[in-house]
Amino acid sequence: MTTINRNVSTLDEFTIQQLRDFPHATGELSGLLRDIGLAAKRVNVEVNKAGLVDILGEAGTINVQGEDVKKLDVFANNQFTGVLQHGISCAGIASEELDDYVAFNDAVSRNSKYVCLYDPLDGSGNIDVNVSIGTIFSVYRRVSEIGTVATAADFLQPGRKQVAAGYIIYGSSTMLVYATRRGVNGFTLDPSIGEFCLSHPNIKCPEFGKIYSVNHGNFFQYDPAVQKYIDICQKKNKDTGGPYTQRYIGSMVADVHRNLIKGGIFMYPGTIDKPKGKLRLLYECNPFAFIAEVAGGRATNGKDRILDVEPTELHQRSPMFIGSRGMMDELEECLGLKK
Ligand code: AHM
Ligand code: MG
Repeated sequence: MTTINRNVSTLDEFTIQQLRDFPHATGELSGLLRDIGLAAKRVNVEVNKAGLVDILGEAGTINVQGEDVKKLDVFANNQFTGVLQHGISCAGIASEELDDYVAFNDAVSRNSKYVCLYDPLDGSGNIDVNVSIGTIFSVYRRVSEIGTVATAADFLQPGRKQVAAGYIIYGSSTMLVYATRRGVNGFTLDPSIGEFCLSHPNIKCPEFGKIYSVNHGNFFQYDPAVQKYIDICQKKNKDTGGPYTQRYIGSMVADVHRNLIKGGIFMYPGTIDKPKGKLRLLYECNPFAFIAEVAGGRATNGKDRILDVEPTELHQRSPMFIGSRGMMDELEECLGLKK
């Protein structure tokens, strides 16, 4: 018989326990996190089978069971949208996969206080080669009146207004990490009981690390100040412990997760061709910036704190520099942000 370690909280137990300290809390946020956990488990099952597409049928074709094989990112988007629409906490969603936001127009949703934004499957180009991929999400309290349908203003809030943010990493094990203002906590999926269990309580990002993560292929496209910082990362320096180690998976969830735990800096700067870089402010930069700051790290777009940027469109892009506080100081000195 399997014995269950009762010292380990499940995601549900943990979020409900945290709400006990807030007697006026309605439980909607823990409901929303439970819904996200459910969608994550469903996506996890499909991600784990991804290598079988050749046996079961290519995406976009009919598999041997005669079912339509959906692309995994479309599948993930449908799962997250479906559980949130069905749940009782979410008035609407915006997704990297969809052109526009979706305001849920049923009585329960109109009375819900949160909206959720997500990148359902980030790094999906890595699926074919069995590299870790992830989901990134962001939760805001709506600014429109409860009882009405959600509006664009609910989704276009600056990142500092986030109530919670998190990510799921489908890796060697599957983890869900989320932050509220009270802290960042990580849960590992125990496949034997199908539950996310608290494995990384109160995550803090080390003040310094030895890892820098950037796409070196774009080096000559970066601003000279960014090139200067990359140079510094590669130089011997007895004060900082340099040269740093370069690690770049090309799957932001995995890269930032590692740096958050071990200490490090992740950069996706603008380039000559794409001055705003590649990453999306609302689905990728804001949630990670929120998580990093709660964990003691920092995030900037190279000029301003990411969380202070006022968004103007759902899919706007932003350069991104995020990581350990001490390393961000070094970077900001190169960028001329520090006097
Ligand atoms: P995606 O949202 O289309 O998956 O792209 C985002 C991903 C990030 O996970 C990753 O950091 C970045 O693209 C890698 O881009 P590049 O290959 O240009 O370095
Ligand atoms: Mg993405």
